[in-house]
Amino acid sequence: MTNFKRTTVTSALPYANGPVHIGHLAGVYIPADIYVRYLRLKGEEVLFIGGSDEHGVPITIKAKKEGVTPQDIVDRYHGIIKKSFEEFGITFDIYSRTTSKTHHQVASDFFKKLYDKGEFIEQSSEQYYDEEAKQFLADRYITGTCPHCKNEHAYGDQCEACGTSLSPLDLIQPKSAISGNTPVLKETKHWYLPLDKHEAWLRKWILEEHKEWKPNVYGQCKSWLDMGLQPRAVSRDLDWGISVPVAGAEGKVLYVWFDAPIGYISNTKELLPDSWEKWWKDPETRLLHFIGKDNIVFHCIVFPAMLKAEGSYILPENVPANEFLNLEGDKISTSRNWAVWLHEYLHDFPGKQDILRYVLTANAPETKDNDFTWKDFQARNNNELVAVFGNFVNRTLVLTQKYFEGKVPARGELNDYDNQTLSEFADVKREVEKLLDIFRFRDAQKEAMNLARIGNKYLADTEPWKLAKTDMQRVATIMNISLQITANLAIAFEPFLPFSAAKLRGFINRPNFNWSELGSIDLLPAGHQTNTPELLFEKIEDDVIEAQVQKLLATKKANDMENQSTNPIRENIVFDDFTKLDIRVGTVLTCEKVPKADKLLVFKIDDGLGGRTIVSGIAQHYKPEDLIGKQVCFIANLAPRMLKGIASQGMILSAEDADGRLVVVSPSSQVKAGSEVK
Ligand code: B3M
Ligand code: ZN
Repeated sequence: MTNFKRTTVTSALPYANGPVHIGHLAGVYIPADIYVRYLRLKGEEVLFIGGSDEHGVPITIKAKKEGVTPQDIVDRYHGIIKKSFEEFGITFDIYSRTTSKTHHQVASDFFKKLYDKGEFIEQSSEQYYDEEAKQFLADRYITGTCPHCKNEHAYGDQCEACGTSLSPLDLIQPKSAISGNTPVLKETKHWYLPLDKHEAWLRKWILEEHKEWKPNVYGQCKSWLDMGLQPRAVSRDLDWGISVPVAGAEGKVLYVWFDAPIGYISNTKELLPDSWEKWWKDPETRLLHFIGKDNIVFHCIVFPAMLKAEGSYILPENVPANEFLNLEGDKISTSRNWAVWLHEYLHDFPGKQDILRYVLTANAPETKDNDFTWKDFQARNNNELVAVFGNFVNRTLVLTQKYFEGKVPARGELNDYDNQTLSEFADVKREVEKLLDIFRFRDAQKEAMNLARIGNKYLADTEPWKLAKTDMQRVATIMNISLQITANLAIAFEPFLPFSAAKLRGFINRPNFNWSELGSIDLLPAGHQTNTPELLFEKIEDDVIEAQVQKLLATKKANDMENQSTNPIRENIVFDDFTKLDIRVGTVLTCEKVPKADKLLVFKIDDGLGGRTIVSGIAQHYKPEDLIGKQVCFIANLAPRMLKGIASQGMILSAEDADGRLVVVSPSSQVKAGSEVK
């Protein structure tokens, strides 16, 4: 293994088309921040790069919907996201954005270099074009009927009703989302990165030389490589992004997944214009990408191929990607508002960043998808942070105030129990390090918590408050040991709970520590003055949790109502099934309420064949007189049924409107009574 001199840590650049939620924090930013804090505490040279991803089609769609520019959208969300990260103590060395001037230059130069080296292939293909809007349509800008489930609102890349991945050419009756017109196919030229040509070295580099990558990451790479790599387009026909810097590429921009990872490099350059290269080009630099599982292929295959093609860059040493965090059993979803948004959390729990950091690490989706629940959040706070960590620290510091005026007492001779306790945490440093070094943050935090458990048990077992009347020498020893454990907690928790660790350092009056001091029992010399403590953590009551649960239930209810109005499409039928239905248009001749039935109306319908009677359950939605003379559609060959003593000869068709009212289906202009609906 190479001995690295420094580490460049990147964390995925979130799309600036919405705020960030607990899934982002748990999957990417907290683990990255823990790791970076740990390296800094060890005195290592490390750089932590973040930023917003501000290009791509979803941003342009959101802008169109709101009638603002894409720049307005990214300005708004970049600000919100950056603030959330600051508030949660994510200590980026720089948090910039891909609309920056530096990034446009760096990404453009990167493309140009690959272009000049002949690393791309050029290929023309037919793509949908909107003649009215005069532009090619990104996959998301084309809607149409899904060939699999017949959902009429499928997108050019995916049908959200049945989940099938689509290509725009699969859609039946495609429509442009911009003008609503039917798009035409038109030839367009794009540049492709021939990943197939990179496959051999990628196989060797990942599958043989990086067997230590997390199994979820390694496994995903292996299945991509085993399927065989294809050339990937690195440009798009779009008016938002970085222009393709070659002649004849008017109206074309770099594909967002081409420019976004280069953003890591641009942001480094923006921060360190003169010394950025050593963080990206020196083989003694270790490059790490923290990401979520949906970004694995881009960071393990596509970006490395780009870096290799460029020729002067190092490749990532590891990509510790996480799986997904769910919320109360359901996938987190921005469009369904099924999320705990960071800015909302801070509004409801001001100053309680560390509780969320703690819970999200304790439940981190490191090896499989995991679930966040408010009950668990409460339990971990009350039973672990308050009852173990906070309780131990508070008792230690309060007793020190009480018996020794806050001064660290000298310890006397240690008994067996003292020695046993000390030996239990002697190797906490090694244990935590071992886990952090392989990105197992949950277990590392558990080890740190263990230290608090050891302390808590020590105090409970030795009961210094009882000995105070008889043996102050013994009390001094117990408090000295407890204070040393407290100081150790301030070090061990610094990467995980930075706000609480800082508070704790304030209580024990030590402005800073170095990681190498962890495990020592001489952190606070006898006579050292400590401060009067406050509570480190506070209990969270049931009603507070209940309010959060209710908030989610309200979201769920709203979503369910929306879903009800668009039921999933039923099973396919063949054409012959359809022709069995005889649907006709008729004119309402008379319409009256059915006595003693508050839902029913009885109709006389001119059906072009001498007339018929139909009973329909829409009395709550119409005044009978309003329907007279109207044309309606009805099923003419439904077997007659007796309703309240009246023989109903058919069924009138209606649909539900947004308020749940039934509206009769009527032809858009007058037709002959008895016309067939086909
Ligand atoms: N913006 C996708 C995402 O937020 C993308 C990551 C870019 S990292 C270079 O999941
Ligand atoms: Zn479908």
